[in-house]
Formats: sequence, C-alpha cells, structure tokens
Amino acid sequence: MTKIKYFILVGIVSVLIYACSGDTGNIVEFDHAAQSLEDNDSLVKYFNNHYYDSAIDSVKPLVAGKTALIDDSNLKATQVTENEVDYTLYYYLAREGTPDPVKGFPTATDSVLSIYEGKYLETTSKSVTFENGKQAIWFTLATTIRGWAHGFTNFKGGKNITNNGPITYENGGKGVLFIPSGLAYRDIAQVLSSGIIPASSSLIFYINLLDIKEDTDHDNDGVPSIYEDIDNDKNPNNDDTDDDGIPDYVDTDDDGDGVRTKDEDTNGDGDPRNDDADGDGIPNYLDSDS
Ligand SMILES: [Ca+2]
Ligand SMILES: [Ca+2]
Ligand SMILES: [Ca+2]
Ligand SMILES: [Ca+2]
Repeated sequence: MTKIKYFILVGIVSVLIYACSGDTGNIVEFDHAAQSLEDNDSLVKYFNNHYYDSAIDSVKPLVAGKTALIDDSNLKATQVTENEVDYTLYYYLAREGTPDPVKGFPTATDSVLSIYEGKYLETTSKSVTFENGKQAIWFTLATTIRGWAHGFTNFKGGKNITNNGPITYENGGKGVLFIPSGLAYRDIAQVLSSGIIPASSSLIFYINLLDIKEDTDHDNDGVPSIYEDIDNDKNPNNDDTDDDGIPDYVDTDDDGDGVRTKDEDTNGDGDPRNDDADGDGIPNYLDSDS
C-alpha cells in the first residue's frame, strides 16, 4: 500500500515539473533552425522585389525593365552550418577586387580594412539603416558577426594608390552581404547609439573591402590564426588546446606548459608547426609533454 502511494506521488510531482517547464518561457530554448527558415523566406521575398542599381551601387525596389536580385547572376548563395543549424548566406558580387601587390581572399580569421553601411530588414520590402561608416576601419573577422567572417572571404582588397594625401585605394572588392539573423545578432536586440536593431533581424551590409592582412596572427606566436582554428570550422573562438579559457589564436602558450609557443619553435625557422620533438605527430607547441 505504501509503495503504491509512493508511485502515485512521484507521478504527480513529475507531471507538475513537466508542466512548469512547458509554461516557463525562459526554459524553452530559442528555435534557431525555425528562425533560419523564416529568415530565408524573408530574404528570398526581398530578392524578388528588389534589384541592384550598379550606377549608384545600391539595392532599390524593383521597377519595370530591371532584373530582380533573385534572377541576377551576381547574387550568390553560400551554405553555412553554425551550432548544427544550416543557414543560407547571400552576397552580391558587384566587384571581386584586384589587389596590388596581389593578395588572395581573406580567411575567416584575417583582418580587413573596410568601409561599410549596415541595414536591417524591417519587412520584405523595407530595410532600415542603423550604421553608416564612411571611414575605412580595420576589423578582424575572428571577432565580428559570423556573417562577416563567412561573407568577406568572397571578396579581395584593392590597390593602395595613396600619394602624399589621405590613404586611398582603388578597385577594392565591392558588394552586399545579406545575412540571416542567426549569423548576425541572433535573437538578441542590439542597442546602438544610432538606434536599435530588433531581435532576430537579418542584416544587409554594403561593403567596400580596401585591403586585408594576410595570415593575421593575433597573438604574434608565429602560427597564423587560421591554423589555430584547429577544428577548421572558420571560428577560432572555440579552439582552446589547454582549456584555460583563452582560445589558441590569442593564447601565447597554447599547450599551457609554461613555454611560450614562439619559444617552442626549436628549429628556429619562425614556424612552430614543424617542430615535434617526440615524433608523435603533435607539434611541441600543442604537446604539453614535450
Ligand atoms: Ca574552430
Ligand atoms: Ca588556451
Ligand atoms: Ca596561439
Ligand atoms: Ca607552450
């Protein structure tokens, strides 16, 4: 008899807990996969009723005689998976860029010199400007929103033609990034001095990529940051060999053995990646027992 009562009691308690967790909004996780699909629908609608006006480098509401973005071959789509959610990132390639001296595309951890204008998609027919940066600024793609890290890698820089005046570039990469909210600020509203970006906003960035710093090495340890993205997911912030809370790309002692990474370059060729004292395939700078 006592046993039966016990089971009934357990049964009631667990139903209550279950019901509570269902009612409490902050326990239910945000559905990023559903938001990704919703954002894609909105972006596709936007592409259907806008075109790129190359005379003024601007996206405009569609008018007769113009080609909608959705049918414009310069609009490219790229698939990105972040935190197990699939996203489609779009970019309009107005000009790829012709750098001199010739540099390649930036990696997702390189630094870029860019002018940009940011908008958020308010409806499928309207976007709102939240930032208009006319001055060129250096950014490191390792720490910007994820849509930048994945988007800028499709453009190259330009040619520095500075001549005793202000720093001037020509023929830099030029285009527009269309970023679903999951690769931007996700479900968190942003308060800026210029206004508010609502939660779950897809963002549009007009970009002018002037220059890049190839093989950016944030911690100056001799290992370019792109090689400190050990799991190769284009995000160096989740790679921390010694688990000290400091990602490898900004950790000057990656394996936490007390010897700085650049001092584990035993053959002195400036590259710690090819020094492996115990021959176990793990270079010294990542091998805490050598
Ligand atoms: Ca990574
Ligand atoms: Ca670390
Ligand atoms: Ca490092
Ligand atoms: Ca070390």
